[in-house]
Amino acid sequence: MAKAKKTIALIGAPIEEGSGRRGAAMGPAALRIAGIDTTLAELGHTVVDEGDLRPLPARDLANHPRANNLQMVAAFARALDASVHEAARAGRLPLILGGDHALSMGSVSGMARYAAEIGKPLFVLWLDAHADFNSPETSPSGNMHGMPVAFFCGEAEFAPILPADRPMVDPKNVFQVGIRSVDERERVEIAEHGVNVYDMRAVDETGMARIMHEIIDTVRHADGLLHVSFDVDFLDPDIAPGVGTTVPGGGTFREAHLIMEMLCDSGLVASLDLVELNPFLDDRGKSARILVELTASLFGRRILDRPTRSA
Ligand code: 5AB
Ligand code: MN
Ligand code: MN
Ligand code: MN
Repeated sequence: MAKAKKTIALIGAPIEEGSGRRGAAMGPAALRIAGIDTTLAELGHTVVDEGDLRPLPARDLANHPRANNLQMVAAFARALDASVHEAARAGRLPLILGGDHALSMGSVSGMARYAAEIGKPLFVLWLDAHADFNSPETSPSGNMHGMPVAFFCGEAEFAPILPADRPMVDPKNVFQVGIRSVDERERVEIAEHGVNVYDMRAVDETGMARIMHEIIDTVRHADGLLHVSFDVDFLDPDIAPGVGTTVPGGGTFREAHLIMEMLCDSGLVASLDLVELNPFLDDRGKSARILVELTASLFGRRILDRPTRSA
């Protein structure tokens, strides 16, 4: 089924301060070099490249011993909250070129504000090896790329990165797929808060097609907006080595490809993060290219046309 052509806003977020190492700040450049803009344009979409955000550190916040580089993480969260919200309101689909996963504090918050304004629930599909449900109190590393889900669900104490009265995401509207590395405290938190987790065992036992039907049906029946957050480490490190936190036993290209095609058919995706790409660790652009391929599938590239199947 041919899907409507969209106007897509590329928003570069060269943040690496949320992770424990350097390199993810080169992510937006690598995604552009791999042809993200021309690929989407060739599919018939209008692509508006907004360039890279370059916020100054948020000096109003005190440094926090258990939230590394809080000032820079907060700066990107604020900048993204504003630019993602503005793009969505203007009818442009925000596509965030990361950058480490701390940026999703801002992108998801911006979408949550937009969803609240138009009276729809926001759902989040979190494709990741990790649950990213730590807080400064629970994190074993202090790295804020492991904290965005707890942040936008409003389920943990954070410094005033964004206003405390901002719209939050209901943890029951968060679907995590591909999870295979969860910290002890995260294990308790995600269960307590009712996050929907399809870990790797669930993927193996149930199969990706059924999992995606379930998620898509839930969003459709709620008439919701869906934000997709794609962490490169969702994929197996053999096919996507360009990431700082590799975990073996990851998603295959075919599983990721199926996810993207089913999401495309659903027509429900309102915004997308591509995060954690570390070109310094990549193998001749391999991971950047895979991300562009998968994004193309999400936005309408297909092998053959087929009627959309319902669950
Ligand atoms: B990523 C860990 N749970 O909090 C932590 O790559 C890893 O955005 C976080 O998913 C990985 O430091 C963050 C051990
Ligand atoms: Mn992540
Ligand atoms: Mn991860
Ligand atoms: Mn809690």
